[in-house]
Amino acid sequence: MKSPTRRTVLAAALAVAAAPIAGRVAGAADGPHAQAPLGYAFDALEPHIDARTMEIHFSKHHAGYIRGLNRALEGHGQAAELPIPELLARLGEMPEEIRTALRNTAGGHANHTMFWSVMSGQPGAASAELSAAIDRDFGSMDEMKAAFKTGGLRRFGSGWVFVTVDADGSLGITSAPNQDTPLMEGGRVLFGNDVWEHAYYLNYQNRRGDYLDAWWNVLDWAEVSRRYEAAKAGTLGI
Ligand code: MN3
Repeated sequence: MKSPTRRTVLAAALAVAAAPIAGRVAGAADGPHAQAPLGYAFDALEPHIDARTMEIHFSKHHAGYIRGLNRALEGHGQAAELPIPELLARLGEMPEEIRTALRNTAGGHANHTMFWSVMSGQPGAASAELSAAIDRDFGSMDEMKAAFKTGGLRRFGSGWVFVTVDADGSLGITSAPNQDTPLMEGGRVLFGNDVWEHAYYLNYQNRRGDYLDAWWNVLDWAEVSRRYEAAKAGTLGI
C-alpha cells in the first residue's frame, strides 16, 4: 500500500510543479479556486487515519467541493475574486441563486484545507503561549480535549467540531452542521475535526468517539501553534 500512495502524492506534486499557476493540482480546478497538494503521503497518518480514507477524502470529497465551487462561481466575477474567508463572511451578500451552493462548497473547501494543514505524522507539542491559553480558557489540555470530544459526539449527522480563536487570543469550542464554519460569522478556526462518516467510517464504523480520541495522535501542534500566532497577528486566513 505504501509505494502506490507515495507515487500518487509524488505525481500530484510533479503536476503542481508543471502547472502554470503555483499551487494548482492538474485536473482539480478549472476556475479561481484550486486544491493545494497534500503536504504528506496518504499513509502518513496511519494507523489513526488509514491511507484509503485519506485518498478518497482528499481526492474525491475535497476535490469535489472545489469543482462545485468553481462551477457555482461561473458568470459571477465579483464573487469569484473574493478570498474564501471573505466570501464566507459575506455569504448573505452573494447572489441568491448560488448562495446555498457557495455555503456548501466554499465551506467544504475551507474546512478541508484547514483540516489537511493541521494534521501530520509528527504531532509535536503546543507552544508555551498556546498551552497557557488552553489552560486559561479550558482549565487544562485534558479538559479542552474532553469538551472537543463532547462537541464532536453531540453534532448530530454530518458536520465539524472546532476550536475557535479570537483576535485577542481567546479560545472556544463550537460545532457546525454540514460544511458550515465559524468563518461564516467572521470568526477564525484554530483547528477542527471532520465528523462526517466519510472521515472515519472505514476504520471506525459507527465509533465516532474512538476516532475523536485517536485524532489527537495526528494533530500537528507545531502547525496549530503557528495558526495561533497568525490569528493574534490578524493574518490567519482559512
Ligand atoms: Mn470531509
